[in-house]
Amino acid sequence: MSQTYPILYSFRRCPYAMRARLALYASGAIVELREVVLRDKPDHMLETSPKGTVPVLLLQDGNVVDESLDIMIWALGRQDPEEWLGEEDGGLIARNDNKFKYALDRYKYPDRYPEEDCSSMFEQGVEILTDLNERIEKNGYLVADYPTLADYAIFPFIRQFANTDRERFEKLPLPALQKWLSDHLNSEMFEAIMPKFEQWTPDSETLLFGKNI
Ligand SMILES: N[C@@H](CCC(=O)N[C@@H](CS)C(=O)NCC(=O)O)C(=O)O
Repeated sequence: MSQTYPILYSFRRCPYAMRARLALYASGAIVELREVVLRDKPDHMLETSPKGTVPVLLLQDGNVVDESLDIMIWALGRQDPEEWLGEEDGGLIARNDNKFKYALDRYKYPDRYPEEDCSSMFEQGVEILTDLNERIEKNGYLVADYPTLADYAIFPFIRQFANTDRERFEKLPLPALQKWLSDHLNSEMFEAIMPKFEQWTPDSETLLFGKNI
């Protein structure tokens, strides 16, 4: 059977899947969205990408893109109307995906790391947030005076950090970052990529996702 649209295996609340949906949406691509429950991954997703993480994008030619950043770049490489690729991220995304994610996981779920001392993970995260705050104060956004790949690739992780303890986050002396986050969360685009999706099963009807549907 020929595949009309790329298939995106996604999980609504996953920050990696969010960044992929953001870029797909901004690019104007249309994909078939399949919402995954992580403890009940579809066989077809695991056949497509045995590493078992979301997001996974299966293209019509059979190629598989199963890293969120690669999905962003694939989408924006086809069409990038808002010029997200207009500025280099200067290593901010790699730092987010490594050092910040490390601190975030341990701050949010210390019980998952019983052998480790997670007591300073909030502070380690805040050190990076402080740097981001300075960049936003200076540029308007993380690397430019308009939002680029770095902003969209990173804010879903800052959202998770903030949501771990909202009050504690709001008390931080980082007003530029707090406004940047709340602007993203209140944006039309964020709303458009966050509707409640039902779990996909092989019997589900096709659900198309994209700006132009
Ligand atoms: N490096 C991957 C990481 C993706 C990832 O870790 N996604 C999480 C969900 S947020 C996942 O699928 N975890 C597998 C699981 O929990 O079973 C990417 O950028 O796409």
